[in-house]
Amino acid sequence: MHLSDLDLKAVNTIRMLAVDAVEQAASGHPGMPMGMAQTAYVLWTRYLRHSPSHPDWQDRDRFVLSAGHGSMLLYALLHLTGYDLPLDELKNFRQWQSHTPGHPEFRHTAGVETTTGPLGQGFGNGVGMALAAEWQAARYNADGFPVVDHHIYGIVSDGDLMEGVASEAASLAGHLQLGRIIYLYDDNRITIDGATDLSYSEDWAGRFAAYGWHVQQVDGMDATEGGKAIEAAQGDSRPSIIGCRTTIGYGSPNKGGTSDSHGAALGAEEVALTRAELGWPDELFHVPEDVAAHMGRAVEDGEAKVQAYQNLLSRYAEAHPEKAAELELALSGDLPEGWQEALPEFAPGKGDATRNTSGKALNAIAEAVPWLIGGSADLAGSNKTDIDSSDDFLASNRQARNLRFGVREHGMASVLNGMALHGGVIPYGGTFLVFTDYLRASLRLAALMGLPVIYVMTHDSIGLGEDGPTHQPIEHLAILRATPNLTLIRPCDGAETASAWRIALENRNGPTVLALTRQTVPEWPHADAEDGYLPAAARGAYVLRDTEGAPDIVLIASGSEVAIAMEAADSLSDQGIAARVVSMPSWELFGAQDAAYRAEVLGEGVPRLAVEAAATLGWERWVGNDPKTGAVIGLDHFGASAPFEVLYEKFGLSPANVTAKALDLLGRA
Ligand SMILES: Cc1ncc(C[n+]2csc(CCOP(=O)(O)OP(=O)(O)O)c2C)c(N)n1
Ligand SMILES: [Mg+2]
Repeated sequence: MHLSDLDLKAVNTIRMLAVDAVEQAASGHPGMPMGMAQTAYVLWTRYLRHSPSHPDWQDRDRFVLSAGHGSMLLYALLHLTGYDLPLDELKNFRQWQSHTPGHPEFRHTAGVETTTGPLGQGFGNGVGMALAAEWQAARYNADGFPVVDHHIYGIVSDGDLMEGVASEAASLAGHLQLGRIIYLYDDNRITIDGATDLSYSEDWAGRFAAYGWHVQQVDGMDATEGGKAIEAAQGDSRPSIIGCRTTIGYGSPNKGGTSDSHGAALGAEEVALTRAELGWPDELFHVPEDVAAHMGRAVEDGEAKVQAYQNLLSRYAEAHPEKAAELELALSGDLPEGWQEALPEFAPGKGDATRNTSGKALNAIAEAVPWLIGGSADLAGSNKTDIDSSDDFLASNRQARNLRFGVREHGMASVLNGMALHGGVIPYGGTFLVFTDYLRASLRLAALMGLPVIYVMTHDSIGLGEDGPTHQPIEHLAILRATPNLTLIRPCDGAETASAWRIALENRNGPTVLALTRQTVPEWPHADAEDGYLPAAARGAYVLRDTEGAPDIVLIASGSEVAIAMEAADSLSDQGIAARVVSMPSWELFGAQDAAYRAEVLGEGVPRLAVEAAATLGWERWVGNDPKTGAVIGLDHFGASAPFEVLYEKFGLSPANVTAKALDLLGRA
């Protein structure tokens, strides 16, 4: 491959669009686009299989800009190859309601495959995309019908490679031999604080080789080398990383090669010098006509590719109608007709741990929804995340649905996001609730992007007992509840757990976290159960135990503490006090109900007492701020190591203490 003068002009167009946009916004990151423009240009014009007029084409190659600060590189490429991103949008870089936000945002700009910016996340997303593609290919491809045939390309930076989440995801990708991954590493040896020798000196190539990756190193300023390396990567069955030795801020005489070009406008004087250096006319946002025509060819080329693919798909639908129909349904985000009938029902009585009823619900749903796939971060036996009828997904078994994430919570969560972004699978992942902390950065992005990822988080309180305070979540429910667009459900029994799974599968616009017990909880009778589903639970809170007349007090609880509230209500009733019990599995779902329903459930003009084995922060939303009419029994301190019955007793999470507090509120102590 040889780069013509026109190619080089196109590369400089990309560079200068980045320089001008950042200059105009007086904020942004010119250095990375200037350094990576060559290799990115070659990838986008010679190798990336995409269709700018069909940004959602299912068999397109994915492109992940993990180094999201270099967003102008992506915006320039999207604009020049004919995506729906006019030049005016580039002139509006980083401004209110533009389609060119500071960092790339999924669902916001056509052609942006994932939201990046927090370093390392995009790296993990690409691994999840490759995993989903591999699973899909194994399930749907047939002889002569390669209907899933795409690669996952990405640009990753020094910062990406330093982040732990990328190391976790890389280790998993190497183990699973996810060969569809081809990452270009912008090896510019510069980060914000200066040269990488300040803090980063390992043999990164040796590290990736040790992970089981295919590693190449090229001169990133010589695109012919990059092209050859991409071809070699395409032919290798291992995930590939291509180290591209580049100069950050290339073209800027005084700031190129230094961290000064990383994250600030170059300044008028330096921009003028850069123009001169690159032989660029003195015109802002200059796009030479021949460059526009040349790169714009991607639209026609892409149309032809999509057309050919549609032909393949029609022939596939004739030859393999069942597979074709399933693939189409899975990609649509809809669920199979009647899938809800699979939900298990649980008989009232002694009950079970909600992690166990969750495992049963998951297994039942898995039979009805073949593209529900997931696993745990090495706690499958504890989280009950295995699909019993399936094997483990391995390099040698791509059909299986049980994913072994290993002890890599953060990596798992970034991979789950990638799977959801890829589409065609419904991903779930599990670990202990306390380790939400380890994966929160990815979970937050799932919420920000509106991704339907399901979290199976067990051991949800001090109720896990002897493992002690390191394993006992306290503040986690509050943090999850504070996260926008995240649905947290903490079910009190099997029926609520099965309902929670249905809610999770039907929630297509954000993550759902199930907080589940290790310990047994009773199974309550539910008047309104419909085939294992509780419509009332889906409203977030409902009256589980009502009083004959008006209640004297309303006890509110979630999860395992519902049983405590129920027992306290019995003992209050023995003392002539009418206590209603409200089960509140989800604040978000309840908060979304109308005021009339909320008032009907919580009662008005009656004291409210909430019970939850977690931080009390935020409960005033439901019990009010007046200590005379509202109180919370919770845990505003860490737990301890002891049998769980002892902990509940010692920490005041007992029917006796709830009864006493209720009497206190009623002035009857
Ligand atoms: C998790 C995370 N931490 C910190 C930052 C802030 N930040 C943005 S870019 C960057 C490092 C830049 O170095 P590199 O990744 O090599 O990019 P380059 O400067 O070469 O473009 C940092 C620390 C971030 N975006 N994400
Ligand atoms: Mg760098």
